Amino acid sequence: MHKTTCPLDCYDACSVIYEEGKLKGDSHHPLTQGFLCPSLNGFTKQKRITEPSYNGENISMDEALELLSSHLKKSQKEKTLFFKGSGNMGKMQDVTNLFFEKYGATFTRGSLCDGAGDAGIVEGRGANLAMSISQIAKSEVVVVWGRNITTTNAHMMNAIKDKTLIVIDPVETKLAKKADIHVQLKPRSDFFLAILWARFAHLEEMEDHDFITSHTEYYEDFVDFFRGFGIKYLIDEVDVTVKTIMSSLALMKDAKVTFLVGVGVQKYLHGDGVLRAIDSLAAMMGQFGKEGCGVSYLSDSGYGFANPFMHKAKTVPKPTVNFSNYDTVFIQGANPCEQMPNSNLVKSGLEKSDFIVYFGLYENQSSKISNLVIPAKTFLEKEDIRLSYGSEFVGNMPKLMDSDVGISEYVLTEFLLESFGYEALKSEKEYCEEILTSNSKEIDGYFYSCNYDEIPYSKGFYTEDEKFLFMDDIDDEKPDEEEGYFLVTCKPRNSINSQFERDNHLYIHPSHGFEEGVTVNVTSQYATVEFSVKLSDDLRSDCVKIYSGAYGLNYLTPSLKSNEGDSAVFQEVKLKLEKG
Ligand SMILES: Nc1nc2c(c(=O)[nH]1)N[C@H]1C(S)=C(S)[C@@H](COP(=O)(O)OP(=O)(O)OC[C@H]3O[C@@H](n4cnc5c(=O)[nH]c(N)nc54)[C@H](O)[C@@H]3O)O[C@H]1N2
Ligand SMILES: Nc1nc2c(c(=O)[nH]1)N[C@H]1C(S)=C(S)[C@@H](COP(=O)(O)OP(=O)(O)OC[C@H]3O[C@@H](n4cnc5c(=O)[nH]c(N)nc54)[C@H](O)[C@@H]3O)O[C@H]1N2
Ligand code: SF4
Ligand SMILES: [Mo]
Repeated sequence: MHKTTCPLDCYDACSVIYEEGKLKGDSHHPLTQGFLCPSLNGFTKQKRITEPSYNGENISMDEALELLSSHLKKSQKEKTLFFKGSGNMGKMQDVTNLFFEKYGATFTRGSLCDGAGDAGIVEGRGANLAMSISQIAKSEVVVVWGRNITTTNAHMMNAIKDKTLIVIDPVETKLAKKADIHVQLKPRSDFFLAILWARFAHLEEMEDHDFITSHTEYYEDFVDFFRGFGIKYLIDEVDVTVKTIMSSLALMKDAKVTFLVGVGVQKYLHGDGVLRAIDSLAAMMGQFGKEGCGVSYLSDSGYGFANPFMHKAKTVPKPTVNFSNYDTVFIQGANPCEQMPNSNLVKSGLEKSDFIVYFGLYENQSSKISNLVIPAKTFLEKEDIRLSYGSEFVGNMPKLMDSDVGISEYVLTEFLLESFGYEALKSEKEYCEEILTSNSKEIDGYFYSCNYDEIPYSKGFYTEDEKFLFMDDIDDEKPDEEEGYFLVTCKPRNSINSQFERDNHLYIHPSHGFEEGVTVNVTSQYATVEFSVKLSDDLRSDCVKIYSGAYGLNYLTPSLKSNEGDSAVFQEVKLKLEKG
C-alpha cells in the first residue's frame, strides 16, 4: 500500500491510496474520508499518449528531445512563448520555469480561472487565505456563493452537513434543493446582491462596530458607496424579493457565518469587485478572524511556502495571449485550443507559429495542431508535492511506479539545461523537501499548511496597516446590454475541464419549446456552434448552461480579460439560439 495525493485541479486535493494498480480514497484522511470522484476513479484506465511524435509521425523520446533542443537553439527567444496550464497541480510541474526563464521565453500571467476574484480579495485583505475545514465545521450558517460544492468540492459536504444553508446560484443545484434559502439570482448580479445585503444589514444595525473600529478602514466610505444604489434598482438587477433578502439576513444575524465562494461569481470583467463586495459585506458584520467565520475562496495556496521555481520572465496576460506573435510555443499541462476563450482566435494565432510543442498526457485539439508532441509521465510515475487552494492540507506525491511511457517535467528540464550548458538542477527530493518544510507541519501522518495554525486574519490583515480596506468604488463598465441568453459555464461532474469524460450538451429551461435531443445553432458575436439540447427545470429561463470542456464551447466566449487580475471572463457574453 502506498499513499499519494490527487494531482487534479480541484479544491479537495484528496489523499489517495495506490494498491495493486488501483486508486482508492484514503479513509483515515480527515477530509478525503475514503472516497474519490469519478475523474480519479477512472484515471488509470484513461487512454494516454504513449509515443512522442513529430508532424504526425511517431519518433523516439531521444529524437523528440534533440528536435526540441535544436529548434530552441536556432529560434529567437523573444519569439518563444511558454504556456502552462493546470492539468497537474504538483509544485514540481513548475520546474520547467527554470529553463524557460534562463532561455528568455515569454511567460503568461493571470489565469483562466480564479484570477479576478483573487485580485479583489488581495485589494481588501492583502493576502488571499481560505478557511480551514475545522473552522468551517464550527460555523452555524454557510453561504455557498457561486460554488457547486457537490460536484467540484464534494469532500466539503461532510463539514457543512448540519448547517443552516444559503445557496446563491442562478441554477437550482443539488445543494440549492437542500438549502434553507436559495437565491436564484440573475447571472452577473452578485455585486448588486452583496450591496443589497449591505444596505439592509446597515438598516438592521447588524454591523460589528468593535471589529470595524479596530480592524478595518474606510467603513464610512463603504456606507456612502452602498447608499448610492437605490433598493428598487438593486432588487430588479438581482431579481430577488425583499422577503428573501430579509429572511437570509435574519439567519446570518448574530451567527457564525462561513461564505464559501466559487469561481461562478467572477467570470466577468468586474470579477474583482464582486469578491471585494462580498468581503466588505462579511467585514461589516465582523465575520473575519474569529472562530467559525470568514470568506473562503480559492486561496493563494503557495502563500508562506518556499517557491524555488519563481521567475522574473517577461509576461503577457494569459486569457488574451496573441499566439501569432510567437514563432515557437511550448504548451505544458494545458489545452488552450479548447479551454481558452475565443478558440477561433487561439487557433488562427497558433497556425501562424512555426513550431508548437505539446507536452501533456492526453490527445486533444491542442495536441492535434502541435508539431512536436511529448508525452508526460503521470503523477504516479514522478516525484512531486501539492498544496491545496481549498483547505489546509499539503500532500506528498512520491514516485510509486516506473513506466516506459513519457518523460517527467524534471527530466525534460534537466535535459534542456544540460544541452544549453546552463546550471544543473537540485534533486527532485531536495525541491519537494524545501517546499514541504518551509511552511507545513505533520500531525498524525498528514501535513498541514502553517497558514492555518491560527485563524487567518485573527492577528490582522496583510495590508500595510493590517486593516481590512472596504471598497468605495467599482469599475464596471458593462458592455452594451445585448439580447440573448446568459451563458452559465461551470464544471461537469465526470471530467476536470477537458480531461476525462466530457459533457457536450446545452442545457436549457423547457419553457423555450426546444425538444430534448434536438440540435441547436448557438451564436455569440464570435462564432456559431452546434449543440445537442438537454432540458432542465433547474435553470432560470434567461440562461443556458454548457459545461467546461464541452466541444466547441469556447468558440463562443470572449477574448477579454478582467479589469483586475488578468483573468478570463467566460460569461461576459450573450447567446442566441436557433433550431439546427
Ligand atoms: N468535477 C469537477 N470538479 C472540478 C473541476 C471540474 O472540471 N470538474 N474543475 C476544478 C476547477 S479548475 C475549478 S476552478 C473549480 C471551480 O469550481 P466552482 O467554484 O464550483 O465553479 P463552477 O463549477 O465553474 O461554478 C460554480 C457555480 O457558479 C454558478 N454560477 C454561474 N454564474 C453565476 C453567477 O453569475 N453568480 C453566481 N452566484 N453563481 C453563478 C454555476 O451555476 C455553478 O453552480 O472546480 C474544480 N473542481
Ligand atoms: N468555457 C469555459 N472555459 C473554461 C472554464 C469554464 O468553466 N468554462 N474553466 C476555466 C478554468 S477554471 C480552468 S482551471 C481552465 C483549465 O484549462 P487547462 O489548464 O487547459 O486544463 P485541462 O483542460 O484540464 O487540460 C490540462 C491538460 O494537462 C495535461 N496534463 C495532465 N497531467 C499532466 C502532467 O502531469 N504533466 C503534463 N505535462 N501535462 C499534464 C492533460 O493532457 C490535459 O490535456 O479552463 C478554463 N476554461
Ligand atoms: S479531482 Fe478532486 S474530488 Fe476527485 S479525487 Fe481529485 S481531489 Fe478528490
Ligand atoms: Mo480552475
